[in-house]
Amino acid sequence: MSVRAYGVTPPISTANPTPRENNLNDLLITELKNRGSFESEQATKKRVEVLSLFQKMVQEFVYKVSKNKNMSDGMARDAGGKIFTFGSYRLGVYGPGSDIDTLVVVPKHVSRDDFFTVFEEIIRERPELEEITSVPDAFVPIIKLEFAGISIDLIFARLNVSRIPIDMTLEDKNLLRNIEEKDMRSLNGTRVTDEILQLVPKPTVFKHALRCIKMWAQQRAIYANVFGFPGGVAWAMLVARICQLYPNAVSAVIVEKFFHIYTKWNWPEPVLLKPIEDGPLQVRVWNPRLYLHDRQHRMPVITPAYPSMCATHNITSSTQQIILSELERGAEIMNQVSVGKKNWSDLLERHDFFHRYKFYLCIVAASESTDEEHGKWSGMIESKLRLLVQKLEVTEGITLAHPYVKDFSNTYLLKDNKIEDVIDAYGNIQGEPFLNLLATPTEEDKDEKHIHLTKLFIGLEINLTKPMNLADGVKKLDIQYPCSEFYNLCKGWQTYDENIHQIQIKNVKLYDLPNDVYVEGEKRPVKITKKRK
Ligand code: 3AT
Ligand code: MN
Ligand code: MN
Repeated sequence: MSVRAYGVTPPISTANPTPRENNLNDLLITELKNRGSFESEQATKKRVEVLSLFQKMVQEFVYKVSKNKNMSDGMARDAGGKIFTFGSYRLGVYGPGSDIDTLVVVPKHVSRDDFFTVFEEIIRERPELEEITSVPDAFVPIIKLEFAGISIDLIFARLNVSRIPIDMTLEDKNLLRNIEEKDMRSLNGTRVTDEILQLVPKPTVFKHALRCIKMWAQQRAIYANVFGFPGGVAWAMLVARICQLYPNAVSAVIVEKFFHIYTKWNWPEPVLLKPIEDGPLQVRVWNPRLYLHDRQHRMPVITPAYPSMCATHNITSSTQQIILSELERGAEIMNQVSVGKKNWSDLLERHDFFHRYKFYLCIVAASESTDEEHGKWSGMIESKLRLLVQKLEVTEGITLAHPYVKDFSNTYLLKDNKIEDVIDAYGNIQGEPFLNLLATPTEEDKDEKHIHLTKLFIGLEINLTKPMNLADGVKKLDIQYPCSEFYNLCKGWQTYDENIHQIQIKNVKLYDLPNDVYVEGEKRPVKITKKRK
């Protein structure tokens, strides 16, 4: 039995698993395996090897920079340098397609500039390198790699110390003193994941339960921080809190309790893994008593590492409703699972987003420019979509605005067609015959005019039975105002150029949805024509 107390309250139960629960747990692991959640031992071994190679490369990098600064050989060696991981790899919930999120920590005499020059050069010399993209001016500056068949995200932090020994840890909050904002942001990912793992009684139980919750959230389309749902870190903390409350339970029980506890949770009461800490810096720590902003968080889930933040600040009234109803569904299915009437695959059934609403909005982002340029435009629109959701939520007649968590993209050759015609045709089934006639570009068409298109969807639940504006006597939904506000917001983007960037919002009825929103084997909804009696 675990003795240490975890979390902000005593556990609810310290019971050990029953044979029935152990059996249910075996079935859960089998289900996860069958769905490809785990990668092979061999592939994991490869990741470990690649990471140890990067550890060596980082030491070489720090040594090189140190020598350039006229340090003695001994001092240059002692300057050290260390890699840490975060994200799904660090949490132990990575699958075959996962990247390795890696943080490179260096002493103060090595600069971010050195990272993007000296270190990048060291990487470029490796024969295992397949692809490299540097984004030095991002919010979190990053080098993205394809290396020996593995995707790697490399971020960088420089600490205000002269040596980074190999046994260094990042838990001491004094390490955050006198460092740049960007370094602090980079350190945050590792500091949070490291703490989460220390705050759960049984890491393996936590990891398997989290794999299940992640898969469930992905299948139900409620895993996406940008669109107003919890992201990976938030789901991890939600599971970790349940592990604290049932320190001796197996993963299957953690999942069951997860649904039962969060359906009854007294939101906006925060989910905390430990008491919120004060610290030495002039930075904001989540505090709803002090900050109006923090008081507006609907389902706060708070990161444990100083400075504590809310990982779920993007949740809106609509996405909260959706999350809660998915939790209800989960709780009901788990009741059936525990009496043997349903099984894990029922819990993990795919969502029915493109079947459930009568009306959808399709937001089309289009650019007549490069792939990269379009990525910036459509990415900006994606990052603002939840603001449109919030505007729709408060529109009379709309009871729910449900954003879908994935975008759909196409590229066509424009030829003699007008860009407006292509945009008009994009996003509903009526436009498909026209779009099918357009050619998709190949290598040879590089210099021809391309149009890149990305579409996003919001499902609308409408209630027009409420007395609406009686003056005009017509019950009609008016979304002009939220849409034009959203257009203005997007067109206010700093690099917006009306000759390149286009945005359009259109109404699409259920039976008019385009074919590519349905996955293989998924049948389009069929209109049932009512017969008169
Ligand atoms: P995968 O198994 O890799 O799909 P993951 O949870 O590791 O799942 P990511 O690699 O996308 O997901 O992200 C890992 C962490 O990196 C999560 C978040 O703290 C940080 N992160 C991801 N995308 C961004 C971003 N655009 N800006 C800032 N931080 C990000
Ligand atoms: Mn990752
Ligand atoms: Mn990543």
